[in-house]
Amino acid sequence: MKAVGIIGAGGHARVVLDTARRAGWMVFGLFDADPARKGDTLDGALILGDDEDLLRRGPGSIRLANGIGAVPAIGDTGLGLRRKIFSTFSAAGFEFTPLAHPRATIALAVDLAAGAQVMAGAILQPGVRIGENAIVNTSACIDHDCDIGEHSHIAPGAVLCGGVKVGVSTYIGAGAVIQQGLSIGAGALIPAGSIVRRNVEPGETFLPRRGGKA
Ligand code: JB3
Repeated sequence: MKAVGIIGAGGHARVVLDTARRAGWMVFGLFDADPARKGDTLDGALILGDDEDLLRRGPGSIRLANGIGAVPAIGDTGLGLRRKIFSTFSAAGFEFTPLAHPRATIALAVDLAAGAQVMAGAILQPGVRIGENAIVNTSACIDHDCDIGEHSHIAPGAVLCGGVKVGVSTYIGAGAVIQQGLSIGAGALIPAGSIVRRNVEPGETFLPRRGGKA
């Protein structure tokens, strides 16, 4: 049976845990930085230790899933820790599995890179690429030919119309709508509920222009 270890034991890890189980993975255990949680369980899965404990075990036969998500603030996507975890463990020889909930709708011509995560209810249409370690969260819609950069987070219910390019480490907030053909630069932050009708610069926090027009 396929075995996966999950890094983190917070809110995102809980969703990753359920997604992994429903996708047929045996969850080997979780690894969290909080020493007080060692030996606890999360939805029946054991917290085995912290990152040092995992590094000491070595890659062996288990794959990993990144259970660290992101809490954004103005000017900060919050994705730095998620990216660092992916880089640290990849450099140590661990492999991150792509993970997709069986109730996600994923077209045949879709490319999920290592560690890409697609949650329940998400829809990915043909020609979509999801980069390494990126999250397509619950019920997000990624339409044809969109490209989602490495380490990015597409939050629940966001809608990306056709051909949208999203740079690396970019945060698209819950329920945001991105019109077709636009580019969202690396490290940009699109707040929840935004309606985006223009390209967004790298590192920019998107705010509608005066008069309410984006
Ligand atoms: O937006 C949605 C649907 N979900 C959010 C997700 C994308 O991001 C969710 O609501 C949260 O806002 C956030 O989830 P996350 O990253 O799981 O956050 P939190 O629930 O605060 O849990 C973080 C966990 O990571 C805590 O248990 C920390 O102890 C642990 N942690 C922090 N640093 C770490 C490290 N664990 C490990 N292994 N290594 C670390 O360096």
